[in-house]
Amino acid sequence: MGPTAIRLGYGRPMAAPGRRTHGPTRSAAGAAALVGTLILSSCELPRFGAPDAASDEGGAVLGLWQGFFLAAIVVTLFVWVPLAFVLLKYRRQKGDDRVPSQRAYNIPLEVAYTAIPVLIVAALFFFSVRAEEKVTAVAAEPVAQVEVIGFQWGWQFRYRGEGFTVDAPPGEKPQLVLPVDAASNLELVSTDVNHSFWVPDFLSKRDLIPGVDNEITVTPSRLGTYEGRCAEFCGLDHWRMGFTVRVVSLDDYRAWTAERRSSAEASSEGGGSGGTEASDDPTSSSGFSDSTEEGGR
Ligand SMILES: [Cu+2]
Repeated sequence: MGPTAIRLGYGRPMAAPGRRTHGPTRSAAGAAALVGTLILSSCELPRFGAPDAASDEGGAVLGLWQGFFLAAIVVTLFVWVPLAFVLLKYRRQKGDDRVPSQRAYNIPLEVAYTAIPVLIVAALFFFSVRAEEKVTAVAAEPVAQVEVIGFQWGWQFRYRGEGFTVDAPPGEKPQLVLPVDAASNLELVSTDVNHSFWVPDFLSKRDLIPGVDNEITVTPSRLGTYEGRCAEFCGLDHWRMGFTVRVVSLDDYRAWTAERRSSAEASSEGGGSGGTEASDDPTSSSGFSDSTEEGGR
């Protein structure tokens, strides 16, 4: 038996003619060390192409993505490194006409390569459920409770308990203002067809379905202004359904709601000349003509 022969439980060790190599364990260890160095050198896990999450819920999704990606890298190395080793080392050599071992069946090996993938899938399932619970949990005492109304083709944000509504003239994007590091509940309501509330930086989205009470909690983790859009093709002017989310400090949020509230009160006292601020029918302020509606079906 050659010094580099590996024994996989077959009748005789695989022939090891030709050059000596370092063996699969060392190659795998080297590859693992390389990945480890890459990970540690950046001090935090790479995001593998995902955007940096701007919300706690998005952080859970990002963590799941990173875990899946790392698991995929480990599995890939575990498969490809030994495979490449065997392909190279045990390829047919010149002048070697021996028939390799023809023995089949190795119960311990077969049990192992059935059990290990099952364990991997179970672990991934566990972490998926944990992340899903985090993303779908609705806060009991949110700082902001906003009814997000999607319609063909725009958005309206009604701040519950504050007495004002935010929307925008046709062609402009309404802005949802949320406090940072605080839970905000968004009730997702559609007045016509299916839409989808999506802020890419929050790494999550949820559909607005007529007759379905969808509610999500968003806990923004970074100050800034983020783009949002409808992620469900909802008609001809679907592309118009943009909005922005401005994440501000809790103090700024309270100041903003106070200002909005007082200007809404002033406009309602002045005979409702405040325009779109608190209209009941979101489509009445959309200004889109009826003729475009037919094309949207
Ligand atoms: Cu839409």
